[in-house]
Amino acid sequence: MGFSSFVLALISLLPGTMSNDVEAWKVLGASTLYLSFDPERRRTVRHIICALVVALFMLGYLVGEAADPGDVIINEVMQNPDAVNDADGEWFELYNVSDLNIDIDGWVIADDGGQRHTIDNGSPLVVPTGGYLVLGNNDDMNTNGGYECDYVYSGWGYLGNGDDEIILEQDGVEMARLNYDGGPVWPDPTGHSMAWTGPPGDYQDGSDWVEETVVQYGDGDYGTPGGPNSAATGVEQSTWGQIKADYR
Ligand SMILES: [Ca+2]
Ligand SMILES: [Ca+2]
Ligand SMILES: [Ca+2]
Ligand SMILES: [Ca+2]
Repeated sequence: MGFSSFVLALISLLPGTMSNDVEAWKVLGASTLYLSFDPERRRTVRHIICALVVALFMLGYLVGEAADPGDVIINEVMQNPDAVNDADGEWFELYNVSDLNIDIDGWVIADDGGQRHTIDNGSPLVVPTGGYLVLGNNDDMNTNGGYECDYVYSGWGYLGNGDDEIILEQDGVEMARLNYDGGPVWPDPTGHSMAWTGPPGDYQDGSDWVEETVVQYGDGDYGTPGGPNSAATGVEQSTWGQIKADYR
């Protein structure tokens, strides 16, 4: 049986369709079993199967889909907090520009100096389409400067206040990369995050990044962890993923 005839057979079993469900069950190869049921039990079986199909689709939505390089980008970086020590308050923010929810559990955070950490969340760690996820070295809001941390990269080490790299890998494939230089091209802030200014700029180009100077969080440092960058220009950042999806 081809996949399309299988799907057509499933569709014809949906409640309310004007189908010959006996024919559909023949396609599915279960007519003998099915016909041995009385009409009431047939209806129950149909409802169970429909519920299972719906549950599978929802599971696919919740756990995310396969990602391509560039679908998840690094959108904002607090490499040098001022309100708290760097050991307590460094973070960076991911942004999903794709039209799929993306599960980054099992991905690797790396730099070019040998820092590596495999994300192990114990469950899917989803960057929602058009949404954000914040990774940091401390998820205690009383000591991390007062931001909400979605995932702690324990043991990964520091974000250099000068030059450094943030790399995301999936199964050895580089999915995102940031090489910042601590000036002259990139911002070199203290107590302010570095933030991408958004499309049409390139997130890997330091001249498209600025210091966050508008929004303060928690203990007073400047940044927008988990939300649109206030410096994002042009297209409103949170809608960019949808616009990109519409043009595919
Ligand atoms: Ca630092
Ligand atoms: Ca600092
Ligand atoms: Ca580093
Ligand atoms: Ca942000």
